[in-house]
Amino acid sequence: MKLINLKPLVLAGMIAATSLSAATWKYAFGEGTSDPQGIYATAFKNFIEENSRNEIELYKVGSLGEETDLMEQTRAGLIQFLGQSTGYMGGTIPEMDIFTLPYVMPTDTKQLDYFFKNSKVVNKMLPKIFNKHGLELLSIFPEGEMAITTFEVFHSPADLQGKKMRVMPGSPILVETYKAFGASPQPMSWGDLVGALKTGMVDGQENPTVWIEAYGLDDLTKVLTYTGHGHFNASVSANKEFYDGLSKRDKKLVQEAADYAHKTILSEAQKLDAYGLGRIIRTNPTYKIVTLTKDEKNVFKEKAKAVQKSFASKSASNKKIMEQMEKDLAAAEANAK
Ligand code: 6CS
Repeated sequence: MKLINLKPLVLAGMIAATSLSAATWKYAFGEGTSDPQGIYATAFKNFIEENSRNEIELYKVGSLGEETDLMEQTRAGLIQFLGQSTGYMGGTIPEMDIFTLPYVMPTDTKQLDYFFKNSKVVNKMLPKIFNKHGLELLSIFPEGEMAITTFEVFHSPADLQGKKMRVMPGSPILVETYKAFGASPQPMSWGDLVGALKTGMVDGQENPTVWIEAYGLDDLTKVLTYTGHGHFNASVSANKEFYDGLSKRDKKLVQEAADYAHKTILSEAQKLDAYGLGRIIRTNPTYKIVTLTKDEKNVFKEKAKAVQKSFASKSASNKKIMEQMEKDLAAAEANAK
């Protein structure tokens, strides 16, 4: 009886099985699907699913708990990808508070684009620091200039004296900043802020206009003030063990998806922020929009110096990040066209 050589069939079956092998990955983020972090996550999902048989399940803020819970869930491997506001990360990864430091990040969008594309802090130093925390950093991107909304006009730290100002709950630097600005900082998760504004538990908060408009914070306060003190940024990372365990092909796919989503959000975010301000002006004509004068900003800038020194003094790593940040920002200022 002639034996049939089954080896080629078995081999073909194995190749077919591996090429059909599809994984489902969980991606949780700290905003809604139409917000910047959701736009990034959707672009990332589309790229992965159009270029492989892998699937991404998206979980917007609130579906797997508060934004404060997401980092632990990712580090535990319950979630494979994490989109998180940098203001929630400084308590766990102290170096991430570089992005909440007052009067450090540029507000000019061209400088921001150049900075995020070329910065050694973002592209060389932070990935190594994320690895130490069990995470693989994929992107950091800007969502818009920080604006402060209050019930009364303010022009100086004296005007903010004793005002209870909500800050994101994961950043020691935000607490130090608002103390330096004369206020009484109230670390609070996003989920508690609307109620706190309605009941007068807080006297104000800071967020980019895209968020202020999207969630009606202009209907809950009276004045929006541009102080030029900062920018709202978000990060995207993966569980490191999961990422390291990926095939070479899937690692390349994840990096390409992150690059694609990063480009998508860089062009979208600035438009969304400008659109947010436009809608506030159109739909809420009595709402006061104030931009501090150069002299008024200089008073806050002077107060910010102590916070910048405090950040650099917290560790040798923070000091190195601060020194490199100054070089990266100088390069952005010199090269941004
Ligand atoms: O203020 C906050 O907590 C929220 N703000 C933005 C712009 N994104 C998510 C974050 O939870």
